[in-house]
Amino acid sequence: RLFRQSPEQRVPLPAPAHHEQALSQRSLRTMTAPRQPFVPCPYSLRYVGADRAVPDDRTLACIRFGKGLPAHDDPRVIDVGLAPLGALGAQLWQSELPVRHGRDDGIGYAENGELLFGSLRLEEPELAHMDHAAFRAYVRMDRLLQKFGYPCWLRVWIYMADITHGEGDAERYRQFSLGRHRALSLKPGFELNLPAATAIGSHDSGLVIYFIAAKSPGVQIENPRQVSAFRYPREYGPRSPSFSRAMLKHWSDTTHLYVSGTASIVGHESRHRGDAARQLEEVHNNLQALVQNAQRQLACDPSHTARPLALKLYLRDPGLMHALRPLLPRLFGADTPILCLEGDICREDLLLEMEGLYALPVSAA
Ligand code: 3EB
Repeated sequence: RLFRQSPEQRVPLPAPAHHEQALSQRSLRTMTAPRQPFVPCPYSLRYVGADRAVPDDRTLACIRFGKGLPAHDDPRVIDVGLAPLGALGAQLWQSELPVRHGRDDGIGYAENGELLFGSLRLEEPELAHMDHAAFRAYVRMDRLLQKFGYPCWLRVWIYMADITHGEGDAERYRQFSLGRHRALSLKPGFELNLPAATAIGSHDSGLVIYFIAAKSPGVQIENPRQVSAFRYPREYGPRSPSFSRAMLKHWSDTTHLYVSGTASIVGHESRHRGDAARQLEEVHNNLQALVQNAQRQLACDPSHTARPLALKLYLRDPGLMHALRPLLPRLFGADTPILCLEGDICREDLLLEMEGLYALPVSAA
């Protein structure tokens, strides 16, 4: 066997949400609280053009991609300095429930009783010691999660300038991984419940992190085609990157899979150096294997396929976009919304990376 079976794949899983159980909970809730509508999922997500990136009272987060964006002071508006490669330039997370939002210890937050969305920005002076900056950021974020009653990380996005700047272990990305590991490893057993993550380089300055957290934990999913990132060998840095390949989360009547940034990596090695089309195909293979692994762990009927709700493509060289664009509908489905962004991958030999959110069919069997 090329890949070791990782122990988290042997961890017993919580029982999948049972349709009948969900139904009886629904009627119970309706009886005891007739005015409370049944909430199938606490949010919806969509990509929009930059002109429609405006929050309203049901917005959890409004993520704007690009440079030179107009100023704002809404804690739910998150600016990421990656140039969009197409008409879509922003992402809206809309809540089905009333939203409370504000700022706490410099962290913008919004929550609706089921999901907490948070974001923070660090400026360059603090990033001179990237490991310390990452450590402090994770400690602050975790304090916020505890304080607001959402102790369970689901998904983290990290965007930093000059991600591959620095030689060897001094590289910014490796120093970030070091500080992140130091913070997350304060909890015993942390590698059995790591959030899914993306870490991408921008061409502006500073560091933006945004994240979602819940009241009860998700289920960590690894990829049988890839060595778990938290087990990467020493050659990739002094501490391994603390993220899971995906996080599975049961909401009231749907199950979502938050898929981490996924590159053309098999085992732990980069594949198809210099060939963007083949890297995209390898990413597709990795995503398929990961989603299938999640379905297997849920005991899903394999004839019911997972549905991608939203994908992102990060591309190092925007000039490659025209060659890749025709491949996207073929590989990922003509109706799948895909936001394409210019961004640096944290390994120099990789040209692209994809992430996504999938809805999984949960069988009642
Ligand atoms: C990889 O598979 C590619 O450090 O949080 C992807 C997703 C990558 C998340 C992170 C890094 C991270 O190793 C790089």
